[in-house]
Amino acid sequence: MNTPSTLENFWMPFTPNRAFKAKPKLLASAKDMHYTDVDGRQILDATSGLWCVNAGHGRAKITEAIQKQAAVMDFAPTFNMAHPLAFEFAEKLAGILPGDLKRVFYTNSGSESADTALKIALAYQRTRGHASKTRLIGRERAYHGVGFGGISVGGIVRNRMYFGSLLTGVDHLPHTHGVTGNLFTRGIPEHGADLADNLERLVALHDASTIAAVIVEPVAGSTGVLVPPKGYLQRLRALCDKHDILLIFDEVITGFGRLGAAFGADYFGVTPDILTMAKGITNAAVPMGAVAVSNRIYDTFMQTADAPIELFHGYTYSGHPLACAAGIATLDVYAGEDLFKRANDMAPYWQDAVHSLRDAPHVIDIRNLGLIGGIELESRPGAPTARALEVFDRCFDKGLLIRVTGDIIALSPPLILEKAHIDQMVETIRAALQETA
Ligand code: PXG
Ligand code: PLP
Repeated sequence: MNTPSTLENFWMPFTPNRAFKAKPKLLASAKDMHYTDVDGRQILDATSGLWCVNAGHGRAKITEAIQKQAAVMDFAPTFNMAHPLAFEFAEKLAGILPGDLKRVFYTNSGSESADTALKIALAYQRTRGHASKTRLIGRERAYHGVGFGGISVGGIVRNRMYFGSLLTGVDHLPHTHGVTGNLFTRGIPEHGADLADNLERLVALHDASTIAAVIVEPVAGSTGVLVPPKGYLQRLRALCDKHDILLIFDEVITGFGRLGAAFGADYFGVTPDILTMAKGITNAAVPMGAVAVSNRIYDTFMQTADAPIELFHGYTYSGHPLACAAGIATLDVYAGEDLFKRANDMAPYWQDAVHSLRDAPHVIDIRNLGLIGGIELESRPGAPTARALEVFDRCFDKGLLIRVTGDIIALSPPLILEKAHIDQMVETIRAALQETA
């Protein structure tokens, strides 16, 4: 197969480059639930790529839509002109978005979506005459991508500490992990809704007149599957309403069926004012992200902006034709196969399977929701992450792709998976754990 002549020139993202280049893992093709590597080995995908290929790999409808669009029109600007697909896709998204989140701003990634959402929140407060509301509230152990806005409200120390002083005027809520009584919870944990009340403390400290928005992931994915305690998001919503603060849900992972509903907002019955998307929006076939805002926010800009351009923001590739074509085809696949419901139907089997690893070696906690699973391992003394990385390598050698973050295994399979795939995932992970010291 096609192996590159050198690995030296590509500086790989979020990767120990030196270790990878010593023992590379190279994927060559993908179809449905499987990758094939350059040696022709089949690898079952328990991570939907990186939480993004929700409908499974190589879906013909999506491929054909991209091919067709590439041949018709490669690119069209969306600054001062546009193309029909951008409007068609926005209308389709509005059709599945919750509440009155019906206005869609396009980006190219989750990171751009997070930064766009924060900028819209700030500009909205100023536009409606609350210019002192400039503070942004994030949360510990949050991931909102790698832009300066996203890392400022994010809560991962290594993603922040190398990059200077970040945005000013940012504060953080505590994360919701590790509350007594929540270990090995199936689904939504019982304890910890009161952690949302820390927003009251931040309001008492800074005053609501200085706070623009709170941003949270409905379920924190990248930092190890942190499921919000029962009632937590409802309480956060109520406090934001009470203090006239915008609530932003970062649904880059929880969107498009991951929890067995279109969005986390639907699953939890809590509607934010702004909602970010990426990943599953195009089944990852073309990079794309988007930010949905409430009609109220959009109308405020349209009615009271102080310049003809209502929002001074946008990307060259906002609403790229290939991405819009892929997105429309992706929503058709989700709807045509009822994949969000399928995920919901499979979730109980998934939950039982993931929790069956409770007695496997090194396992100290297991968490799940929808088609997400988190298996936390005890760290090796003095060598955090080493054990999980070995399990990752062993699984890969056994033909299973998992994701590890710290010493936590994070699983997020395509929504098309069958019970036999779930069984294979769990048995492979069990064997890898048994072989790992
Ligand atoms: N917000 C959230 C909630 C995310 O999970 C982003 C923003 C950034 O998206 P982009 O498209 O800029 O990467 C993400 C991305 C992992 C993993 O293994 C998670 C993400 C990306 C890469 C790896 O947990 N989430
Ligand atoms: N840098 C330069 C010099 C540019 O001209 C542009 C866009 O015109 C950008 C960055 C931003 O690129 P993008 O719109 O793809 O985010």
